[in-house]
Amino acid sequence: MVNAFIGLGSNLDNPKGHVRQALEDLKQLPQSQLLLASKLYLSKPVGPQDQDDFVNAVVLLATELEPLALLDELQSIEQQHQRVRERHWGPRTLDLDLLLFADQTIRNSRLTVPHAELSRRDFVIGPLLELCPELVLPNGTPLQQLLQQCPIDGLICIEA
Ligand code: A4P
Ligand code: MG
Repeated sequence: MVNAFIGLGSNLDNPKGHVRQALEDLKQLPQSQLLLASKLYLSKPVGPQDQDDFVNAVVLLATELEPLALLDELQSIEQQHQRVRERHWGPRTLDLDLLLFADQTIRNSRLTVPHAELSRRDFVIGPLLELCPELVLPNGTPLQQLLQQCPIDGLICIEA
């Protein structure tokens, strides 16, 4: 079993409902156990601004799945939520990003881990800090240190 952090995001069609349902879906993942789930946060869209605010959260899983098998499972949950890929960084019913996988650095055609935007997104850093304040990234950077370059700005905790 290794630890993996997953980021959840939604800004379409009852976003809170999609995130809550996704938390239930993640509990059902094979060879995996959901260990921790953050609160739900409301965040301003990063990317195109002509879209609604996002609901974001992060979970910690213990899993025996390989990274690409886990990505397959996450994408299959996105599909169950009628995810349609239209615009890059555009509105979506559900986005599941593999943020961190153990202390691995992965770069292939389907997967970049740690997630490429992790250190620039307060809606990822905030919930990660809530779950694991002492977390250190694979490159040795303490998560806390990211706050210097990416302060938490306008992230609203909406639900426990
Ligand atoms: N992929 C590569 N690495 C990963 C990874 N670590 N986790 C590949 C998940 N997928 C990864 O993703 C495109 C491809 O990325 C996948 O097929 C996978 O093989 P996608 O979700 O289909 O496309 P996308 O979402 O349009 O692009 P991208 O780059 O994944 O966007 P993000 O980074 O997911 O950002 N603003 C707020 N406030 N909150 C948000 O949650 N989310 C986004 C989307 C933009 N703005 C946001 C939020
Ligand atoms: Mg994505």
